[in-house]
Amino acid sequence: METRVTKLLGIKYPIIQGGMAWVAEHHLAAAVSNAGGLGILGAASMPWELVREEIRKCKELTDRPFGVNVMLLNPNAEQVAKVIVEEGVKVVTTGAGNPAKFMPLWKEAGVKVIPVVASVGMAKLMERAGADAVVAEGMESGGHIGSTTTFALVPQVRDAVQIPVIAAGGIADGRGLAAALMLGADAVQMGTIFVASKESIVHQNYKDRILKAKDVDSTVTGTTTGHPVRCLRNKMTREYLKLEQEGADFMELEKLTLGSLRAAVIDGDVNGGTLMAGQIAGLISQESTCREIVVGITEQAERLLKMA
Ligand code: TUI
Repeated sequence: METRVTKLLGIKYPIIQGGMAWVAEHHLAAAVSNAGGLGILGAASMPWELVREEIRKCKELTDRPFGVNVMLLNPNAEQVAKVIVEEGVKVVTTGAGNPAKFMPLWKEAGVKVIPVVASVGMAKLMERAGADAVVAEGMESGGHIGSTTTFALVPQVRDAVQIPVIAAGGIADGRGLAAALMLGADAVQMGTIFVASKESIVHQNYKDRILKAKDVDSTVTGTTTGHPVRCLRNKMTREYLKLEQEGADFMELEKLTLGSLRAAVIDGDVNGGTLMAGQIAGLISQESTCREIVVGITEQAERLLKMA
């Protein structure tokens, strides 16, 4: 399936993997790239030395293109931005902020820049700043989110910019990919399904929560702090939401989530940890390989689009 995004990135299938903190390490990124999609290393809050190591390890596992996601709340973002150029990475996605100040550095080095945006305004701003494409991410997504749904956001972003659009949020099968293409997207980004993939290093307890999740099992913490985060309901979210209702301040809430994503991913703490996942978790009931995911979803979408 050839689209503006497969051509831009030199990939076979119109699927890119989310740059998920703690989850998107070199085994996962290389598996997605080797399957013909675009794997992404999630630099999140990694020290820049570790980002360099992850890039080198990923290159050992794949000859295909892969990207790095820069989380803009990371105090090390500037050093990470430079490491990406030094290591010759070809694609960057960004999240949780405005990457305009790094754009000249990356563009000069020939890096393709794909900011993740949650609004039409931000998409237009990124196009003007020189972005090569945008990921339009709906509030169905896991992790840090905006407030518009994928179904409403994608066609509005498509009409507002000339650059290719990648849809994210609520997509985990060929129906979702076909629908996203109909809404005007040129590819999709998926996260939750890759968290639960065979190659994902995430603790089995966390994967099992995704595989057993129902449609209503996610919630959003942090709406009162300006950092809304979608994750699966557990003891931590119950306590967090109760504190928010009682008007707790930012520092008090932060105490609950400090180190909690690591606890979920590495230690499998499904009670106190933050189990970031999208609303589509309810659709995901088995662990598949990245190849089965990337090829299977594209083939299903192609069948559906031929029938239309
Ligand atoms: O970034 C994400 N998803 C994430 S980042 C993350 S790490 C984290 N953990 C705990 C708390 C906060 C972050 C987990 N999930 N998705 C892309 C995304 N970007 N969603 C929303 C945005 C966004 C928000 C505001 C993009 C731009 C923006 O603009 C702010 C500005 O500067 O105008």
